[in-house]
This record gives sequence, C-alpha cells and structure tokens, in this order.
Amino acid sequence: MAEFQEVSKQSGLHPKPAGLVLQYGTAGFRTNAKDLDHVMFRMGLLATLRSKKTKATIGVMVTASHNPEEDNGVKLVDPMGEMVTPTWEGYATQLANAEQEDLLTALKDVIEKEDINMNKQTDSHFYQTFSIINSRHSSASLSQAVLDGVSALGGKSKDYGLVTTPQLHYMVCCQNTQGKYGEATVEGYYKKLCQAFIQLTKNASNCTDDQKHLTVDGANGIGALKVREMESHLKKELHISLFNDGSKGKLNHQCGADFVKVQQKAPTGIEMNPGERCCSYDGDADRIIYYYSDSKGQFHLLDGDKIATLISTFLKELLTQAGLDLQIAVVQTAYANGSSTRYLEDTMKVIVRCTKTGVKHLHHAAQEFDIGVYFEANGHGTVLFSKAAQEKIQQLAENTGTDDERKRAALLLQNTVNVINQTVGDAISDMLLIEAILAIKSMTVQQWDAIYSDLPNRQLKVKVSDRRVIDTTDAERRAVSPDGLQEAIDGLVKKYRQARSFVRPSGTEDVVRVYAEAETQESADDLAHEVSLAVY
Ligand code: 16G
Ligand code: ZN
Repeated sequence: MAEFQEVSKQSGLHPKPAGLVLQYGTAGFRTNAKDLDHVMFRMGLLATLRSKKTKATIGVMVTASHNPEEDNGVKLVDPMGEMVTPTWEGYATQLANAEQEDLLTALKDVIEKEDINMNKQTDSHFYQTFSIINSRHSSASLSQAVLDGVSALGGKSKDYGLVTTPQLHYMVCCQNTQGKYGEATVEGYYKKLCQAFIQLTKNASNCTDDQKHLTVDGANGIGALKVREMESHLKKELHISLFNDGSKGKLNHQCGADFVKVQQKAPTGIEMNPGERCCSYDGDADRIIYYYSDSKGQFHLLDGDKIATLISTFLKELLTQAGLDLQIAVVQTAYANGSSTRYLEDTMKVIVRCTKTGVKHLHHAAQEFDIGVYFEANGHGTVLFSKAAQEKIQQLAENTGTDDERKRAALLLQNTVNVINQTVGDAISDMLLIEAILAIKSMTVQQWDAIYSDLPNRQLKVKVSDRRVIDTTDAERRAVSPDGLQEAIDGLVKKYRQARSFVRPSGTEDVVRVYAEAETQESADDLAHEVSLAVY
C-alpha cells in the first residue's frame, strides 16, 4: 500500500538508534530529548491508527512535565480527553522499540490486532491529531516529527502550538463531543472556566481586594504564558502576581510544584509576604501546590491532600444544602499523608480509595462514584461528576420552584462543574476552583491549613542497578519482591510512632522512590534513610 511506502521513506528521516529500548511509562515516554526523534515519528503513526480505530480525534502531547529542560516526552490522549488505554500503551512501547527494519511489521501487527480499516476513502475525514508542544527548546523539532508520522499514514493534524497539557485534554474532549463540553479552542477554554469562576465569586460578596490576591510561580513553563493570556477574562476578580514566567529562569529549575513539594520549601524567584497565599504550577501546568510562610518565616505547604480535603468539604456542604443524595469519594495514592486519610474517613465521613501512582489509575477509580475527587499528594488531580450527577444538579438549578437555599447551592454546584477540567488534573482550573472556594467560605490560607495537621514526612530516591526487581501490591503500599524487603520495612516502621513507609520503582526516572512518615520530622527522616539502605 502507498502509505506503507511513505512510512518506510519517512521513517528513514527519523531513524531509531539501534538497541535503544524505551517504555511508555506512567505518563508516556520521557527521556533525554536527543533520544526521542524516532519515538515522536512513531507516535504520530500510532495516533493516526488510534484515530482510525476510534473514528475520533486523538491528542498528542509533547512534554516532559516537571523533568529538567534537556528532557522531553510524549503522550497520547484518547477521545474523551483521558489517557490512552493500556493496550495501546503496549503498542506504543512495541512501535518505539522496533528496530528500523522491523517497523513496518510492528505497525502491521497493530493494524491486524485491532482490525483497523486502512481504506482512506471511507474514513479519512475522521483522523485528526493535535500536536502540541510545550516550552522546551527541543519541542519544535520533536513536534514536527510527530506531524511527519501522522502525514506518512495519511492522517490529518492540527498543531495548536504552545498549550498546557490540560488544555490539550480539554480540546480533544470538546472536539469529540461536538462542542458539548465547550469550544475546542484555547479562547473557549478561558471563557468557560472564567465565566464559571466569576459566577462562583458573586457568592463571595464581602471579599476584599487583599483576599483576591494570589502569588503564582509559573515554573518558567507554559502555565505562566497561559495564565497571563487568561487574566483579562478574570475581570479583576482575581489579582495574580506572576513569578518565574519564563523570561529569565530555567524550566522547573529551583521552582515549580515538584520542587516545592519534594523540597518542602519556597521556590526561588518569587516574592513572598508573610501570610499570603502562593501557588506553584509544574512545567506543563497539570499540577498545583499551595503554600505560605507565617509571621515567623516558617514555610507551610498545602499539597494535593489538602486541596482534595478543601474541595470535598465544599462539595459535601453544597450537596447537603441542595438536598441532593449523591455519593462522594476521594481517591488518593500511597503518598497521601496519613493525617489526610484519617480526616477524610473519620471526620468528614467520605469514602476514600487508594490506587497506584499515575493519573490514569486515580481517574479510573474516581469514575465509579457520583462525584469522585482525586488528587495525588504532588498536586495532580481534579473532580469527576457522573452524567447522572450532572443532570440532577442541572435539574435542580433550573427548577424555578426550588426554594432559595437549595437553588443557590445547586447553582454553585453547576458553576463548580463548569470551572473544573474533568478530563485531567489542571493547575489553572484547580487554582480557580480553590480561589473561588476560599472566597465563598471567607477562608484564609491559614484556616484552610488548619483543617488537619500533616504528619512529618520525607521522600528519597535511591539509585539501584535494576529498579524492576522491586514489585509491589496493595496500591504500591507493600513490596512483594525482592524477598525479605517488606519484612525489613515492617521491622523499621515498628521502631517509630505513627509511622508508615513504602518503596516503589519510579515510572518516570531510573530510581526507586522511598516514602516515610512519622510523628516527628526527625523520625520520618531517619525512617526514610533506613528504608533506603534496606533497598540496596
Ligand atoms: C507522572 C504522572 C504523575 C505521577 C508521577 C509519578 C501522569 C499524567 N503523571 O508524572 O501522576 O505522580 O508520574 O512519578 O500520570 P514517578 O513514578 O517517577 O514517581
Ligand atoms: Zn505535569
């Protein structure tokens, strides 16, 4: 077939270094940009096949999130804006690793297994691929390699240029739902979110200008550009002081959500006044972390667990006021601070689920509930509303007979649904929701922080010769191999009060991660250190 000849020809321009093996991990391929050209080309091919298979628009995101600037990565986005389905992650790995001369065989294997109709005449108008780049130097040429892959198989593509990861997810969903989720443009995204935000903040009548102020660390990434673009839509209901906007510093270097969370300290490059709310995005703006420093200069972190608690408290109150009987659950990972889990289960009495690390796992678990709030401690998360829940909320909001308090609550819920990007965790959308909640509840960042106190914790990474020898179970909370490791961890944990620890191989770096929490910071540090020695 003509397109296979084209694939052969084009793939010669994007050759695979012989012997190089990469894996489609937690969030796609991620490695040094110099090793990615052939992967990008092949992901262009795969996206086109996925598009033919689903008869829908598929997204391709070129990003390496919070990794250093010399890295890059790529991931595929499925029709409803979710992460690509696991079987296709397997195909992605297969295609990326096929040696140059085996590429066509690997490609035909996918076509055969998925029974894909390659007849251009019948469905050519279906394939469309967004190729999106983030603000890394390597992104432009890598993005071109994706486009070459798409066109080699006769696919159509639309390049959106610089957008955040969640904006891509949003646009793919809009495109495939014929605009029902919103307009498939960046402008449409701003309009939808900001209108909902402004409606929400109308319920915060006594909010002062001071309370409307927020300091944002853009991680020198794409989120900084985008929040600036969005500002005019906010109609001064939120005053943003933006730092690390990419004009000087390096992407994710000493700044951004990952740095702040792991180092438990403020990023460089921002001005922080005591008591003022600050937040950091990560490099592709799909994570957010809040923090402030108190009058003694002490740093306080409000991570994904605190965000999940704030949002689920707000939603639960609104459901009660609206008299809506909808089941709400919070989905976390093993990294969730033990205090947050205890607070959610014992005080708030919401269902709590724990899944493996990685957005797709949390997202999947959250879909099982009327309202699923999911957040990783690192600040990646969103809220999912089932179709039935959205309909009930809408009915109540539109029902003029409803008494005032119930109707007000239903309208608030409706605007909450609209300010949220349900396709994936989104720093900008989460920020707007959090800011609206704090304004409506007249809550300071200190009051939010005081909902519960985090147990001191420590994360470490350990370099080992082969991280895959560590295998885990029970949502990564227990190690099943190598032999004896879990017993060793159990023994160490017993030495400390309120302690917990686990190890897991990273899905994005060649390291093993160690997490420990305990009653005091010293104990958490010691425990993490001892467990990391047990990993060797
Ligand atoms: C990726 C995941 C993130 C997860 C992190 C863990 C997505 C979109 N991103 O960044 O959710 O927390 O990996 O990294 O799924 P690790 O496996 O290296 O600890
Ligand atoms: Zn990210």
